[in-house]
Amino acid sequence: AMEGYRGFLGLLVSALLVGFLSVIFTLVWVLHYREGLGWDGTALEFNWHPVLVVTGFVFIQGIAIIVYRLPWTWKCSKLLMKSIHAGLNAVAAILAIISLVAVFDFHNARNIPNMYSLHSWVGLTAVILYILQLLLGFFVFLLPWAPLSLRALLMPIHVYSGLLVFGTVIATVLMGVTEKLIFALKNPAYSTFPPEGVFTNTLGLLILVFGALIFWIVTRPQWKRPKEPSS
Ligand code: ASC
Repeated sequence: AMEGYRGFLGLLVSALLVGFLSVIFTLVWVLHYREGLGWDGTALEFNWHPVLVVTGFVFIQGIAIIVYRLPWTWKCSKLLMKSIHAGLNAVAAILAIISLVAVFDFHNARNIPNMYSLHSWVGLTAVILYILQLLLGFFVFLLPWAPLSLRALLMPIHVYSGLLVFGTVIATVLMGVTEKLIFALKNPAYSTFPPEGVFTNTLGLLILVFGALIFWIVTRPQWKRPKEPSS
């Protein structure tokens, strides 16, 4: 049991480090390589999009997925842990929505068309599914009214949908990063390995590794929270 715990802690610390580094890399990208941050209809406003997505939709969502796995919380009430899981996911949803407002606002201010790219189709789908998942979780699993039979029926779907959306978000981020680098890196071009291209490719890899670590942690049966009788 002690060894399993060590293995868990090692992977948890790795995931937290890689996730935190992803957020830092995103900030360095927009503040150092790009124009910085602002809310004025220019590229500064667009730049909130990657910052809020990586912070909320990737990092915070990733943590929300594994909160039930933290062994020192197994003595906490299930309701408290559900509230933390729901609360983190709600924060992530709000940041994701603000990140979309930043893009649409920037596009409209600059007469750039909306919703033509695969990144935008898959990304908007992920945000809509995430909000539906949040509402489903809130009404079925957090509020006390739903019968156990309905919870048992929907739990596998909730787990599957949550991981599907998390994976889809990461795929969407990789498409968005690629798209932005191809748009933005003209002189010198992306194809000539400029520092911003190499740095931001590295950010994409960090996000992929973060997703891989979260996916591993959450799919180890031995690290699941012990189930209370009839819950
Ligand atoms: C819940 C909860 C669980 C599941 C279970 C259905 O609300 O806390 O562990 O649903 O009751 O499988």
